[in-house]
Amino acid sequence: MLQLLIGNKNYSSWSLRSWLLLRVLDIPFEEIRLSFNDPDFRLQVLQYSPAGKVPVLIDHGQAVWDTLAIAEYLAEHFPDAGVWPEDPQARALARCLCAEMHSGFGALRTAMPMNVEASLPGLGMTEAVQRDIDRLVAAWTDCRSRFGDAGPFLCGTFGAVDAFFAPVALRLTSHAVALPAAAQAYVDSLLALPALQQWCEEACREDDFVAADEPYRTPDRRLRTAS
Ligand SMILES: N[C@@H](CCC(=O)N[C@@H](CS)C(=O)NCC(=O)O)C(=O)O
Repeated sequence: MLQLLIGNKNYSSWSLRSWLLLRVLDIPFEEIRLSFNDPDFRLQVLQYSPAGKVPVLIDHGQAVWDTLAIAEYLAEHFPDAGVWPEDPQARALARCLCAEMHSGFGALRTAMPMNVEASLPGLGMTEAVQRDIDRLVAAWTDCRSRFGDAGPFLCGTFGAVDAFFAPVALRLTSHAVALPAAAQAYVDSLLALPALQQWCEEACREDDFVAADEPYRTPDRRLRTAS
């Protein structure tokens, strides 16, 4: 059976992408969850992947690391699972958006890190973050209007491109970012996925505060800026 090495569900947005893709596409796997707080975290990951980061997919001893490579590996090994859309134009756009998410949206990712259990309205909003959000809204609206007829996701049915944006949906929600109706509807479709709800429930149960991931909060969860 496939195995997937992941980090803390509360914080690990990259882990969520591969985990959600596997779960929603119904590809069986065993989850191996590590903690960023474990002093041996890096050593443990290095036993599987020379890159030392999660997620790592392990298929009979073969390690596949990095979310884009994992998506492509799954597409190759499970060609009927729906990792990419069947329509070539939709497929090209889905790949572009995954790549754009993978290498971009730096302001949003830095200022609004994923933190499932937190409620952080207003925290992190800057002009650069708003530009990233505007780009997200434009990309989602374009994709939904061109290819979204068959369902509530970017290219209709759920695929890798939606898994890549799922952590963004959680960031926008925990930071209470106001979105145009169409973008909010897409976020709501992601949040309604039972698999994403399961991830969030498990994230909330972790209770494993990682200081490096929460420079704005104290270990008792209070905002550092709060009086
Ligand atoms: N480009 C990588 C990013 C992976 C990544 O940065 N993972 C983080 C967790 S979300 C990690 O392992 N951080 C631990 C570290 O850097 O030591 C991917 O797409 O998988």
